[in-house]
Amino acid sequence: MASNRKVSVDEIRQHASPESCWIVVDGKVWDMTEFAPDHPGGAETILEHAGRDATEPYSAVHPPSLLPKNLPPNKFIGVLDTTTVDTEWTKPPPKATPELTLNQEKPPLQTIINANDFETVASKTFGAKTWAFYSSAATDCITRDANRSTFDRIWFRPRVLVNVDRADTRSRIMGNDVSMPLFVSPAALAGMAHPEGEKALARACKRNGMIQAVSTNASFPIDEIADAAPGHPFIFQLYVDRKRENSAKLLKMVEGLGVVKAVMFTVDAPVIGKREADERVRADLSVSSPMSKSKASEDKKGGGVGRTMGSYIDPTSTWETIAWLKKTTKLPIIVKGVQCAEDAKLCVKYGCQGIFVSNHGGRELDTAPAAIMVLLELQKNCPEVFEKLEVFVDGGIRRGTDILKCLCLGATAVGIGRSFLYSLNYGEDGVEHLIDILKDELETAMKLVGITDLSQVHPGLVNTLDVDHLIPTTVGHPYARWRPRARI
Ligand code: PPY
Repeated sequence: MASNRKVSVDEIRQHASPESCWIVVDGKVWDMTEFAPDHPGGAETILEHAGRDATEPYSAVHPPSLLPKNLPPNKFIGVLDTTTVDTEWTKPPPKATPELTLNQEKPPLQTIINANDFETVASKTFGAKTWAFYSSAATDCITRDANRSTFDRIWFRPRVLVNVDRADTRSRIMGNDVSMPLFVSPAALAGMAHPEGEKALARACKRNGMIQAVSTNASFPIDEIADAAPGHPFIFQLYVDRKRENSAKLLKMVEGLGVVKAVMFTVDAPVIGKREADERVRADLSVSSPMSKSKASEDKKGGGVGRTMGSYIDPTSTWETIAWLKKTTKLPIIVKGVQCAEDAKLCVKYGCQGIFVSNHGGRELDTAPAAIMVLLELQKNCPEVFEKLEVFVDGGIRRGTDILKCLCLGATAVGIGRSFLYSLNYGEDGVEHLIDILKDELETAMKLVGITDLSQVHPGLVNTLDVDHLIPTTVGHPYARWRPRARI
């Protein structure tokens, strides 16, 4: 670290802008100007305290050792000269000027016109931990971002002069009628976004003929969630517990509810990915999930909710676990987290009823392929699986056009996770608003490619040439001279 230069409060106060932002934490003065724009919790959170003592708000969310770890040594300016502290310095920050403030006020719901708007509002108004947990993804977030951007490389081939006065989005998911081929992807801890969490999602889904997949890590037990939408169908997402008997008990309860129509067995998270934004924000120790019986905690790696709460997940699961699942429940099984053609074929071999192409929103293995690329890989290498079982996909879907592209490439239906959590920022009304937006976007996209119901989707409506050369083939090994490494 640089010097032990004593820095007066007057000097610190001169660095109270985005152009030069110093803060004091535990008596040490830091230059945050360059770091602030990259702060996972948003620049505003830091700028609010520019030119001031930020020890208290900082310590509420970060361990004390984090600043020296995150900043280069030359950002350490010196130590606070306590002899210069005056009464003004000890007062809480005045109401910050508008350009420095977090916009804590949510804009009216009617001004939100797409899924991205919900995300922007969530980034500004969710608590730091909630935002970090939901938005974070593994390491450099390459897969999270590719999930989205790869949709931009697939183009439509619209047909014109078709009577498109109406477009019908109705569909079926695992034998259940739905208003459109979109479901709420399982996501942990919706209670962090809204006190009614998954229950609010359930009510909005029931009212709109949509299916919700409930996570093992939900904020409420599934019987309470099901009670919020009596008689309505659900899907249950399962993480198999290291203690198998816990999962067996849970499955029995789930099956007994009579409204759960399938089990989504998640296989892409035998260990939890390294989600750095989540690790960096201090854990909220009040967070827990009743069905997995896990609680948030903190350790020397940080405050990662997924990592600390996910340690019950059994990393020893294999394809044989599917045989166990089939003995334990009569419910149809969807394998969630399939990421290549070989594994899709194994899902058929092991008698599953569904494949869920997913990389967990980029939260697990970073640089795993974008989900839509895996859908193309299945079409290229094992098109027969689309006839044998239902194929679902999630990852980066934000628009009606994204939904339609997946359907044209053979998906039965698609899932959206994060956007639904962001819409919960407005409670049930927000969720319904998002559903309306996506349905409207899907109808418009259908009409503009020249179809009026979803039986008419086909791959001829999309042009995938820009990515086709990137789709691997499972025939033959790409590296012919490969020799296996010796085992140690
Ligand atoms: C996720 O965050 O994507 C997970 O599914 C992991 C997880 C595990 C346990 C609690 C919360 C999240």
